[in-house]
This record gives sequence, C-alpha cells and structure tokens, in this order.
Amino acid sequence: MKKLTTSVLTGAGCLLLGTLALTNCQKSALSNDSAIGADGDAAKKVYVAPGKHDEYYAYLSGGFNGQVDVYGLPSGRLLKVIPVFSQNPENGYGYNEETKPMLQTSFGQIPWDDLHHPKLSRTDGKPDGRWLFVNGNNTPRIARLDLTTFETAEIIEIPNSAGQHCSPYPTDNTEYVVAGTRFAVPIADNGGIEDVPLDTYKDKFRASLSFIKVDKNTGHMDIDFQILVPGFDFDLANGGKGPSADWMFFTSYNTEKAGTLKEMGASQNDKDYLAAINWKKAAEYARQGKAREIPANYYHNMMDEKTHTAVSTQKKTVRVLLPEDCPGMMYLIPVPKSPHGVDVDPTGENIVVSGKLAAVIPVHSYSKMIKAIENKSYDNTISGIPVLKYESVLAGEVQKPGLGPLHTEFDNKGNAYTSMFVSSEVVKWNVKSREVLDRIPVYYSIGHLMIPGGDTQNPDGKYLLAMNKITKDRYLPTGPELAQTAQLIDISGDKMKMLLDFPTFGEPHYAQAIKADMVAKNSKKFYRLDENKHPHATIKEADARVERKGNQVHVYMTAIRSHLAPDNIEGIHLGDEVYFHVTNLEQDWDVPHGFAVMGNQNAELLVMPGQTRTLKWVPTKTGVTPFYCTDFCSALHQEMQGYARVSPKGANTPVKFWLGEKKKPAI
Ligand code: K7E
Ligand code: CUA
Repeated sequence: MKKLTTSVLTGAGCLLLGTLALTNCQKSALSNDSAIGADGDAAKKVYVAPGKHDEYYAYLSGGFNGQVDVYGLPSGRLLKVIPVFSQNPENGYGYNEETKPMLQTSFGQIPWDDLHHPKLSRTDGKPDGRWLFVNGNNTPRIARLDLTTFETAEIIEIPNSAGQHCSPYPTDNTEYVVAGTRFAVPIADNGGIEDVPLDTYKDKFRASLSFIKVDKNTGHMDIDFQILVPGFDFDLANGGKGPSADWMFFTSYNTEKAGTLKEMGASQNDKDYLAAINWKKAAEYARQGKAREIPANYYHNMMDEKTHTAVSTQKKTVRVLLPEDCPGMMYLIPVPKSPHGVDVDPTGENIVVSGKLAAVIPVHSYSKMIKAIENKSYDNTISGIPVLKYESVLAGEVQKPGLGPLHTEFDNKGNAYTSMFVSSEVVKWNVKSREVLDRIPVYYSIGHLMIPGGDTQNPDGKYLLAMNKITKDRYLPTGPELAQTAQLIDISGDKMKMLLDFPTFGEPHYAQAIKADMVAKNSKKFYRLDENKHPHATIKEADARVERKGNQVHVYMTAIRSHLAPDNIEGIHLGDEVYFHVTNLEQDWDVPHGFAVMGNQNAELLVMPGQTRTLKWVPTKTGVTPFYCTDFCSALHQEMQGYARVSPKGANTPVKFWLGEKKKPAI
C-alpha cells in the first residue's frame, strides 16, 4: 500500500512540478529503456560471452590514483589494477620491503602520484606489446611496466623538472621516451631548482625537455640528455612517424611567461608555440660533446627479476644541451593560443594541434616545415631558436570543429577524431580535406580519446574510447563523489555509434590499447622457485626458521596450501623489528598466498607463486598476535594461520618456532 502511494505521488510530481521534473522523469525512463546515446544492437557488439576473452587489452591511466587499470575491450571488464607510483594495500606494493625502493625519490619516499599518459613501446612505428611507459605528473617520474608480468619494473626520476606532463612520448622505435616540464622553474646553472623571488619568473625560470634512452633488449631507461629551453609551460608531446620519425613535437602555453594569474596572463598573445626538436641531431650533438655535464640529484629504481627486489640508485649528474649551441636542432612553430594536445597522423606528414580556446584546428605540414627551415622562413628567434612563419608551415585548418578541442587520434582510413571538452563530443574529420564528417555527443566533458594504435603508424579502425571527466547522471548516484567514465564508440562505419559506458578508477587521462594476442601469449604464469635469488628466500619448508640479529627478528617463512611454516613463533620482544620473509612455494598459476599480522602499521603481502616478499612489523603491544593468509587459496584457507608471541622488553622468552608438534630451537 505504502509503495503504491509513493509511485502515485512520483507520477503526479512529474506532471505537477513543471519542466525540470518532467525532464528528469523522461531521462530516467530513457536510461532504463533505450540507454541514452546508444543504438539497439550495441549490446551485441560489446558482448563477450562468459569464459571468452576480449579482443583488446586497454591500459587506462589512473590519474590521481597513481595506477594503471587494465580493461578488456570491447566488454569493459576490469582485468587488473597495476600500482605504479602509489602504494597499494591490495598486494603490498610500496609497503613491502622489496617494492619500497620503487617509490624512492630525491624528495624521499613518495607514495603517490598523478599518472596521466600510458604509452606502449613500439617497433617500426607499431605497438610491440613489450612495455608500457607512464608518467608521474606531480613528482617528475617515468615508469616502465613489464607486460609479461603486468607489474612496474622501473621508475626513473627526472631532475630539473616540475610537473612532468608532456611525457612519456616514445620515438617510432622506442629509441627514446621524452619528458618535459609543465611548470617552468628556476633551473640553476649548475643544476637543481633555485630559491629565487617569484617575480623573477620572466628572467630566471626555464623549462627542460628530457630524452630518456631505452635499451632495445631490456627496456632499461637512462637519461641521455636534457635540453634547457625558454620558460614556457610545455604541455604535451608527440613523436614523428615515418618521414618525420627523427622529430619530436611539444606544445607549449604561457609563452608570454606570465608569472601570476595565468588564467589571463597566459592567453594575451594570439599564438603560442609548437616546439619541433630533431632528436637525432640532438643526440648527435650530445655525442659530439656539446652537452655539458651538470650536478643533479635523482633516483633510478629498478626491480630485479632474479631477487624479486627493487634496487634504488642515486644519480649525481645529468647532461644538458642549449639550443643556442646546437643549430638545426630546435624550431618554434606558431599555433593558436593555449594549445593542449599535439598529434601526428599515421603518415607522419600532418601535425594536428588542439587549441583549447581556438575556433579552428590547425594542421601543420611536416614537409612544409622542412621547406620553411631550408628557406629560413623565420618570424624572429627566441633564445637563439628560430620561429617559423605560421603560414609557411600550415597545411590548413579544420573549420568549426566544435568547442574546446583537446586531443586527436587517427583510424586506418585517413580520418582523425578530436575530443571536444567544452561541447562534449567527438568530431570525426578527414585528414586530407580537413572536412568535418561526423560528430557524436559524449557524456560528459571528454579529455583524451583513444583508438587502438591510433597514435602510431598502424591504427585499427574498429573502436574509439572516450574518457570523460564528468559522469553526472550516467550511473546510480554514489554521493558527492562519482567515478569517472569511459565510453566505447564504434568507428567502423561512416557514422560513429555509441556502444558502452563503463566507470573507471581515478581520473583516466589517456589510454593505450593493443590486440590481446600481442600480449597474452607472453604473460607469465608464475615465478620459478629454482630461479628465486632473493637473499631471504626459503625454497624448502624444512629450511623455515627464525633468526634474531640484535633487535631484528627475521622469520624465514614458507606458504603452501594450506599452512604457513612456521606457524607459531615466540621470543619476539617489544622494541624488536620483525621481518616476515614469506616465500610462496606453489608452482602453479593463480595461487598467490596473502600474509597479514594483527595491528601491523603496514599493509598485507600478496606473494605470487615462487616469489618472496617481506613484511616489516614493529609490535606496539605485548601479547599473542595472530597472523594469517589473506587470499582464499584453498578449502582449508581459513586454517592457514598462526601466532606470534610478543613479550615485554627485557623478558627472557627465548626464540622458538614450530609447525605441528616439532618445536625448533633458536638459531
Ligand atoms: Cu589532456 Cu594530462 Cu593528456 Cu588529461 S591531459 S585530458
Ligand atoms: Cu593461503 Cu589462503
């Protein structure tokens, strides 16, 4: 009865409360029945039957979550969350002793970052499925993820930089990934960021563009050189392709160098600049000794696959190049003011620059740029860098594309797709004719969009993923905080078609996707015990033991279905540091064991088969403390538990440990 009254009242409300209420009622009716924006056979196109696999892996940045989230496309199934710059209690990344060094920086241990751009490694201009590079936007860092383990393998800090936004863009063969400063900073002549009055912005602040060499075989990163450039705010970058493969392009804003109230100050001039850098020439200059080595302080953290332990190395110098010393290395190209994305089409000829405030999308021509350089068609020079004439480089402009263009990707039929933040739509246009062909609304305020391979020489033409900043009414409400959202769009026909919405973690800025078979076949199933070179590994249960070293107690523990060895430990005293070195003895796929201790000011461990992980525990109370496996690993998982006895400081409880009735003495 009560229910009936409510629904009658709601119905009446629709009629009585005027336009707003009516709109809401219509909206909810729509979202139940026909899904706003999607057409009838959308469900069929994204349906992946139970037990079947998706066609693509998609790697979405976690934004201020500091992680990468792996989804299957077209289903939108979440496959994995990969912690990169953020501690992750789920598996202990950044909490356990082995992975803590990954988060080491010159600022100390930084357990968080703002991750914007995933970029897949490439061979001959095509994604090769080996590694994924991502940037930390807050504390300048670049990470490399290994796509055999789907884990963070390496993180390098970038010195002389602040806000590492235009990164990590790879060259066509992943010779380099580049990284640039978003915040110009006062870079001292002998390195480091200086303490200067903030009104010296115009004179003292500079930007740096870093070229990080990537080893062909191992993927290992090393900063080869940095180019110190005028103090603009460098925003985004993109590598040339094919004919333009030797070049890297960077957008910049605030070329006015406004030091305060940039909202206005950075938009005074009609044009800002696209920086074009011939990285081959730059590398050549660096090799020839044009680079000056200056002091620096940054960390390079690498996961050692044999010891399962990250090693953090402090670096003390970096090489810098100045454009004024290196003719032919760098040019500036005018673009409409306050640009955001720069995207080079699959042919390598067309360079698309999205001006957030611009009414058109300019397309610059690589071949015209080369001619303009040959003809010295310059407006002027800035710090020795020639500024090319806008018209001499311009191929043409896309007229009336929409409002707030941000980013562009390409399909395999010569079309470009640009995200429009302000008008909340994706606009499809032809790269050659620059004619707008189609547009589709997205819900709402799109940032990046992504086509699998759409940033390479080899795009697919099937799907486009829109990543939106505002979710509003797309899902059930969850209080003031809503998830961000991704939308999958079918681009196989002339008309774009909305297929699917799915919520995402953090803020997905950019994403990459690759055909699943390029990656799945290399996926590691477990770590081999006979290759485990962890210094605290326990390869046989018979070697499980407890050792005291001063006030450190080392527990060499093994885990196998369904017990921990040892499972009873005595002789820990208040004031001790206890290290549980847990080796998972399983040699089978998908059998991790977890490990957690009551009242530990830390996280848990999740130990993969064949791996060793160490949990530090500093007891704060005396008494008996339980520990247990956290991952429901077997029918007797609940029995996978034990006790640690903590005695007062100075008590004479000896170290003892056992499993079953075999008590073992101290070592
Ligand atoms: Cu446009 Cu950081 Cu690439 Cu976000 S950025 S949207
Ligand atoms: Cu091991 Cu639960």
